[in-house]
Amino acid sequence: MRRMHLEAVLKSSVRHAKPAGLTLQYGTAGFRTKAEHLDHVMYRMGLLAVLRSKKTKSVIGVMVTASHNPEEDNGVKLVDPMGEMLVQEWEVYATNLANAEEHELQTALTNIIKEETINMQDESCVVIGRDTRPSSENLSLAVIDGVTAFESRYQDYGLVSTPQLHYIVCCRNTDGRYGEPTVEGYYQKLSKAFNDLVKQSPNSEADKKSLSIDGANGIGALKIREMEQHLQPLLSLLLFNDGSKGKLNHACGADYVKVLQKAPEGIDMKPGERCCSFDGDADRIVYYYKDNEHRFHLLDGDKIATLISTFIKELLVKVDLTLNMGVVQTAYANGSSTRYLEEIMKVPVYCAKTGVKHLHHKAQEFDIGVYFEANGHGTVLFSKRAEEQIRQLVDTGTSEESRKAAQMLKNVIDLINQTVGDAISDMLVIEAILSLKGLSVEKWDEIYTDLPNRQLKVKVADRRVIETTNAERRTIKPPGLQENIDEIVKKYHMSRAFVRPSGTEDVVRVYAEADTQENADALAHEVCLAVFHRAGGVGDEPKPLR
Ligand code: 16G
Ligand code: ZN
Repeated sequence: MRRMHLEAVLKSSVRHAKPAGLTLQYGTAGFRTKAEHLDHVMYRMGLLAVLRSKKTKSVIGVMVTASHNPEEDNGVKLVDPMGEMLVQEWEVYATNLANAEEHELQTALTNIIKEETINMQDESCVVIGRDTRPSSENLSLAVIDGVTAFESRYQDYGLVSTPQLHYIVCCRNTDGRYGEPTVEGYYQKLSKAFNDLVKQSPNSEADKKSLSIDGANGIGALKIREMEQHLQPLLSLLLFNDGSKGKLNHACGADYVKVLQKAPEGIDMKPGERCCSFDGDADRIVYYYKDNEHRFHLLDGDKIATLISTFIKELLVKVDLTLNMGVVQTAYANGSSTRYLEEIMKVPVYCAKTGVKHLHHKAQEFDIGVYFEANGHGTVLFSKRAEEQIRQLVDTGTSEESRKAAQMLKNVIDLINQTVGDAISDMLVIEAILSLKGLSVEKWDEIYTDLPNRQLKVKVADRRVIETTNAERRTIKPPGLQENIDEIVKKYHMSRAFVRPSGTEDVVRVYAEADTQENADALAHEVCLAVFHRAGGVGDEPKPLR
């Protein structure tokens, strides 16, 4: 490292000093904790982004957000050149850098530079985005301080959704082939693809019911307001929890709706009307509705994956292309969805570990890889080969029908955010499919019936005592736990359960499904007890749900 650089870095670091002794881990999706503990992490992630940019000779993104966490939290994720999450090999650099005491900072940096043979004379550029949390602006300024301490170029995109920043990074590194690297460019690209798709719908006049959106009082609400005008008159939106009064993610948002399996506060639901919730940084979406008896029905990531993969598969038959398609889920996928996809749809299904990077990675193995977590994070990846073949068929398809189907696939490619799951983009894909197929939300829901399920958490002294295998579906440590779970599961019908240490919270998560809600609840509770006793539970023993 050049002396000049080093002096500037150390000098600025004083303004972002690390509280001695504090250690944090680069978790499933970056650092995440109380906002007041993050200033030094932000500064250092600014530094790391510059190093990553020099190393990859590409623009790197830094997003300040804690997604669905409470408003008081914050976090940071790095975005790699093609818009993917930071490669896993660099997560350890991130952790080391974040945890180096002030006097160790220089060594921590020099180590990365040596290890990766980074030429500090190389150009670099970092793009920065942030969510609507009160702490985000200052934290993003800390990132910028880090970036400028290394005398790097940067561009601050201000308030953007996480997927918008991923999109921008990808555009910047592909000479605009993916789109214009601006938020406006994002709206243009998506709305054009959406409008082109929906215009082909025989039903565009039929279902004029509007879509109600719960914006989780976050960035998604802001961005939907900006985008709305581009979508009229084909889609009319009613926005709730737009941030004007409620608190971010408080009793609303995709995570709340999915985990509690109930409607968010602050939304006006009429029977049969489509509703959806974004999470705090708009990279997740779930749908739901109330039936005539006012019963709540959730359409989660699994239902979304099924809808999208069915639609794509039908189009592939029409264009007569032999592209392989696979669906990637996690252990949380409802058993009914997996069965439906495999047995009825005849689509190969794979299970990956929780966390977008694991699903994304697996999905890249297919010509068309659909991945969704049950919690509503997901997208579709098209290989280069698939994209080329589809684009070609738009003109050269042998029949009117195949050219039309190719055109629709092309629109889907443009509409879906292939860099990462994106609530806005996914919402538009879903709305387009429902319109093209003339499907009501109830009919979509009827594709298969979810097995009743329950998610709970258990506090233990050290969640690292639990180790899992087989994409988190079984535990190998502590001894005896898995055998215990197996015995409990056997007592229930159509049952399945697994436990895993959370990657974002200091708890062990428990998932259970069974033939009835009562049984799913009882099974989840029994498994919680097993975890509590075998993995060092703290506090009171878990209580039954009812
Ligand atoms: C993060 C992940 C999400 C995952 C969740 C699991 C990304 C962008 N986000 O939010 O995919 O489902 O963590 O949380 O990767 P948990 O480990 O606390 O259950
Ligand atoms: Zn999120």
